[in-house]
Amino acid sequence: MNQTKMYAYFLVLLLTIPCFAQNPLNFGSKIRTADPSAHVWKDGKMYIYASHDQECQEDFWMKDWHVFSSADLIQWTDHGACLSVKDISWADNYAWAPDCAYKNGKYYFCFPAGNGHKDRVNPEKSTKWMGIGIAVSDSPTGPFVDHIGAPLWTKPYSNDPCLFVDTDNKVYLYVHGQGADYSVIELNDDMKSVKGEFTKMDMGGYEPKMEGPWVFKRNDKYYFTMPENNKTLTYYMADSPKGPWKYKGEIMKEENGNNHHSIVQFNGQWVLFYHRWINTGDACENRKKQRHICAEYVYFNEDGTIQPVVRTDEGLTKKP
Ligand code: FUB
Repeated sequence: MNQTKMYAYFLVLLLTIPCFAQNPLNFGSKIRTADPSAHVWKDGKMYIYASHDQECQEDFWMKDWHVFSSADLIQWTDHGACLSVKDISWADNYAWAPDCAYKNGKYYFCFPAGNGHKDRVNPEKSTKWMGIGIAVSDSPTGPFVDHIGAPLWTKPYSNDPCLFVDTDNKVYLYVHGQGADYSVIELNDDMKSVKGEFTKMDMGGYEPKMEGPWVFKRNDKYYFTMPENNKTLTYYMADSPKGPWKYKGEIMKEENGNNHHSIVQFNGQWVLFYHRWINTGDACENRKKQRHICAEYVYFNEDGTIQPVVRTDEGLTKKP
């Protein structure tokens, strides 16, 4: 190859790489996104309910949530903010990891939010509080309206809700909360109240510090997955949504900051959505890396266990 041809070759390569580099997902808007909870609804499209990091945010002060949808997992539409803390009477901050469920013709957006300040120097002076709310809409993209006008409960302090609707239409809520980790509570059919108290689940003797639970069902087996110590994605399996659970190991190793994820089936293929702290070159002075949502395919072994997933740049453009 002569020199001119070689330059031309590298130029074409340079111009085409961004088209194939799928991670982070291209939502068509420049916003920073985290905490993806993905669902495929009745129109067959994938919907991601995500947290929205403010530009150069510190201490996770976050004000609204966004919904993105896609028919092919490559081209995404940003439907904008589906709910904002300014529309919630009982919270003014901490629009953290949300989830969404479909039941009896309505979409229910489950969100953590709160108020107050976290004092990292003198923790005893912290006034920060967080609770879980439910908002409702006829559309998967919202806008959602606070269904209760209050949090589902005020104690325990909780965030990172995961709503799991079982095949019998029962709705289970898992949260990360003070004294409530590895617990589950059922929602009533009105989707605005809970049945009884939290049930602490049997995790088979393994209970590391948890965050962001995500529960799904595959071939009649239930999977409880989470970022262990808020970074390493690990999972448990059970025959019931309330356990007893058996620890099965790691899905994705930790990188450099918190991770948060969801696992969902799309056209027969399982997909992991997660966020990654990436230096996109336009990051802030105070924080070189910002959070961005990424995705990878997930593969199961014959016995239902999950094969470890590696972070890639290609993401979902690399066909399974
Ligand atoms: O995005 C704010 C918080 O960071 C989430 O609720 C946690 O899961 C972690 O990702």
